[in-house]
Amino acid sequence: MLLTKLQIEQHNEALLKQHQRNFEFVSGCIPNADALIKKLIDFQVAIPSWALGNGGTRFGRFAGKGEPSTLEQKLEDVGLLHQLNRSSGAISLHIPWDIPKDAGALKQLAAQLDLKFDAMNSNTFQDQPGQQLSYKFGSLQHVDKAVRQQAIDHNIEVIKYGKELGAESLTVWLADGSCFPGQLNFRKAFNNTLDSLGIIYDALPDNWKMFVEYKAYEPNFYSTTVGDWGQSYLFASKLGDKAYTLVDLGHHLPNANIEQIVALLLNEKKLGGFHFNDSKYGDDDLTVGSIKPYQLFLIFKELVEGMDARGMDHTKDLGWMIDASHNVKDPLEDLLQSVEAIKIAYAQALLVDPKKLEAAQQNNDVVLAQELLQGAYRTDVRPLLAAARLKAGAALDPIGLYRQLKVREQLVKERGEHAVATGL
Ligand code: LRH
Ligand code: MN
Ligand code: MN
Repeated sequence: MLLTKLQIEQHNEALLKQHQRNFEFVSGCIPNADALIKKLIDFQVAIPSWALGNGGTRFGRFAGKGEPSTLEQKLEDVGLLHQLNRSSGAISLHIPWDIPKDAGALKQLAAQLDLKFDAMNSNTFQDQPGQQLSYKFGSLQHVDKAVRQQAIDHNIEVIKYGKELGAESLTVWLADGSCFPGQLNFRKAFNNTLDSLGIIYDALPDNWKMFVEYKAYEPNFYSTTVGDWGQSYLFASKLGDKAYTLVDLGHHLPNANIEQIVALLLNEKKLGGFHFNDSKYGDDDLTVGSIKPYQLFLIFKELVEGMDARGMDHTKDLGWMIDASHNVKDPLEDLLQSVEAIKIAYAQALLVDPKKLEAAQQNNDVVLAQELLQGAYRTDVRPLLAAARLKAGAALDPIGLYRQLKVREQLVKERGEHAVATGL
């Protein structure tokens, strides 16, 4: 289901006066609102295909209604989100959940919806029906060379699909590790993984990046072979210039200082991209900004400062992806909230005056440094985001319009109550 231009215009018309009042108030308080709005319009966040259905836990999955059951329908859902906010112009696929049967037709559909294919994700953390060898004891780290080869071949196949679709990066997340002391030789597991990743790396086209995603624990509960940013950084450094670390916000031990990790990876030219989500306890995969919005702002403050210091392009030099999926919300509404939260944090980070902050740091003026950060964080930037949406042809209130048009009800009519998405 797609929206018409008229539906969006009528919705905006009705909200315009209120929006203008809100906008005048904020834009009067900040310098160069126009430049900031331009940056907001350009900033796009990729939607993971697996977040379009309700996610589950190991205790169960409560499917939503009218979920997209084909890859085409997944593209349509992201296309709809992009119409509503003009900020989600890309989709990230997971193989084998999203095997493209007709790449040409998919590319055409994506172009119609104004979508790009972001990072391709491989999956060696589940056994697939008919698969010859099991990943029960790992994939790229496995003690058996034949299992490693099967996992390598899968990753190379994922690159092939990505090439057909015009993607330019591969994200490798491994569940590899061990559940009990003594189960694994850490050095051998690391070296096997490095050798396997090296073969996959060699199959990457020149213009591609490899993102090595780390995660502290789960599904393994004693050791994980790519368990933290240090291990990911080691792999990425040894692999070469096309390999980078990917930071998933939910993949750290409690209280990790993620903004510091981000700053240092950026400094070392090894930060590749993000999986945005939020959590209170572990890899909860909750809506971005729903639990720790100040942390998200601090991360973006490091990103803006670090990227500007290195002359990087905010829109394309890092991979911006969401990785969230849970049981209780309409996934499309949830994704609209996540994109909004990311852009709020980005806008607030753009408000930090780098010169004033540097001077405060030089003078050890701790109070002023904190005031500068919190002044930016406490600014209500939502009217700036709305202004960017209005200018880009999106809806002033994306969730409001989604509900007003009863989009979910329409999707249920089109796809049926029990249409279930492939994925987590
Ligand atoms: C692992 C992870 C990884 C997977 C996705 C489905 O927890 O974050 O990125 O590919 O979930
Ligand atoms: Mn992830
Ligand atoms: Mn995760």
